[in-house]
Amino acid sequence: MKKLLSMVTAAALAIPAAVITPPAYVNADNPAIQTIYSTDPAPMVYGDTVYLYTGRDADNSDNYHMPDWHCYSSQDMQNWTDHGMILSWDSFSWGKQDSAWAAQCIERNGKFYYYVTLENKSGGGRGIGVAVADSPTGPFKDALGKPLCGPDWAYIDPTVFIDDDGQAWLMFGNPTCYYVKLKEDMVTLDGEIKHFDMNKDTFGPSSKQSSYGEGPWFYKRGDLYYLVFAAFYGNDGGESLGYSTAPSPTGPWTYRGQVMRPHNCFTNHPGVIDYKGHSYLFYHDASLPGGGTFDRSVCIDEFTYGADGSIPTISPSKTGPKQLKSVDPFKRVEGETICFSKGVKTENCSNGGLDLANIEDGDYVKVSGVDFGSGAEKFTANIASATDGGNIEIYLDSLSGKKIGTCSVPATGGWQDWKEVSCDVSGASGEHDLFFKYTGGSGYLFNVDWWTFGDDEETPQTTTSPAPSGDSGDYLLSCSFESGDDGWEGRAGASVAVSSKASLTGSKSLCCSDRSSEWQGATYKLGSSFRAGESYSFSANVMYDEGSADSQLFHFTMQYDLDGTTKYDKIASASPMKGKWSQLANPSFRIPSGAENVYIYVETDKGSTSFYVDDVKIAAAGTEIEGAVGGQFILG
Ligand code: FUB
Repeated sequence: MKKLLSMVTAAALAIPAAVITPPAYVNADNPAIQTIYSTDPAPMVYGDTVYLYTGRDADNSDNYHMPDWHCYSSQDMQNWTDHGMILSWDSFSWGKQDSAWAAQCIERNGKFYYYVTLENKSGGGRGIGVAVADSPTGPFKDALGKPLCGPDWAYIDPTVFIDDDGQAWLMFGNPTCYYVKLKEDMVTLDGEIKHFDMNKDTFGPSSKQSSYGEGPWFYKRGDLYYLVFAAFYGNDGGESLGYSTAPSPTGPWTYRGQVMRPHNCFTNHPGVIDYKGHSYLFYHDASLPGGGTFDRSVCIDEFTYGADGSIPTISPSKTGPKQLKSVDPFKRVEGETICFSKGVKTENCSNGGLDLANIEDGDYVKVSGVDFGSGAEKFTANIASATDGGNIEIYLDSLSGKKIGTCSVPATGGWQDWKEVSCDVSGASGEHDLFFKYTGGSGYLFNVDWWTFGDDEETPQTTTSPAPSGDSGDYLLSCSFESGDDGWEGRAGASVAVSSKASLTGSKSLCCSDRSSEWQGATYKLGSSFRAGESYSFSANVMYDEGSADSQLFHFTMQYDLDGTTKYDKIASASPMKGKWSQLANPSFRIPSGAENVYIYVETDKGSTSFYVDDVKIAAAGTEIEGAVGGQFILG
């Protein structure tokens, strides 16, 4: 039997956007994304980082016109780095134009599975599709060429979870919540699609079967399973959020209460995570200027569970969550790393990643919680301008706060013709919110790839072509792990932590643990100054001191995206003796032309032993970088 549009979806489509009036513009840190209208947040903690996956409402929409899905990442919960559009309705041969509704991504065995809602273009309703990638930021590809579930008008809003016993569960649906097991490959159903018993005791009171509407978010905390969902309780003008808990994934569910009251937008959609000891609710509202029921924006607020596992009723805040760690301005920061912005957009950058674009006179970007320590004296930015450029005015704490400098940006001949510009700054020390205000003539002024501060006249540390000078210290990258992880992360679920147990030089190194597969190692994303098509000298040092003394082959590998595929090339390999440091080095290794999203990482050819990494350095091609001796050395 042909299914009708569900009551909630029908109601959502019928409600005029004007019924709910968004609040006046405020300079706050919610909504978290300002460069697009973002929807249906799906956060994922992977390694040290929170990845935020969102849908997108087309500008000035009068309905749910949703062209694509986007990804952002943060390690501090205030500043989000934009990874751009990572998947679109037309990546699915069966998808109808602009029907890219809610989605969620999960990692399993080093691969990333993105479950999405799309309307089937040849009829029958919506369906759940699945796309797969080798990195959290894509590129994602339709894994099946057809819906995994559906088509069926009730099949929307997938949520996915892998239980402690390894069983993966997929749940979805409006206005009934369906569930099905997934096989280990994550793209095959394991059994029949069933649905929960929907009533007021299981999913809350309503004049309908239950208050459950759509947008389920399924997870486990301790021994308790949670389903947080978009809810209708009655004549309350829009969706609330509610939640139920259960002792098993299949129930029996007990309705526990309201998580958020209707706000300023007809729909809402939850995403819940724990990260670095804090709990966060992601949701969407209509609070960006020009926003409304069909131009929504993702927001984030922190909350605390009750001792009985209860979720409080959370009020949307203007400030968002507390920042977890400060930004180091002496490292390169991407232009598209933003706490709050006005007017600007992002676009693909020829140096890899994105850049900040569409900058006009009076636009600005706020970066929250920047720690200048004892002071900064120079500012450098990589910029491009096809017009006459303009100025970057730099303020502390607010747009009317202390002005610490103005950097003049010249014409460079093209929107992707990059040039470093520098200016002196004064009065920046300690921790501040940083405001970049862009000024100039009419039209678009310039683009920003990255920026950094220096602490003396010799800066910037962003020099892109150091002289090859052996161990003199002129490195493009030098990670000694003496004062932190230097931006390294666990790869594919492995953990990394600074360790004092072993070191090649200094007193610390990076320990990589929690490995169950050879490709789980320690990884670092190369910044945009490392140019595709150019060669560099690479060196890393490794040591293991546990497990069997059988020879272990270590690989220093480069991962990159090229022509829509993720590729892996060995830079160097070595077999150290147990307990002895060994160098993995290659004095001239070329980053392939066209490579994007370039990572370096250390892995082993087998086994799951923890290992240590120290003194990872990159210099100009031809530089001989000193390192440990030992092991059987194999160039990549
Ligand atoms: O964004 C389109 C739809 O609106 C989602 O799939 C629902 O959860 C609601 O947010």
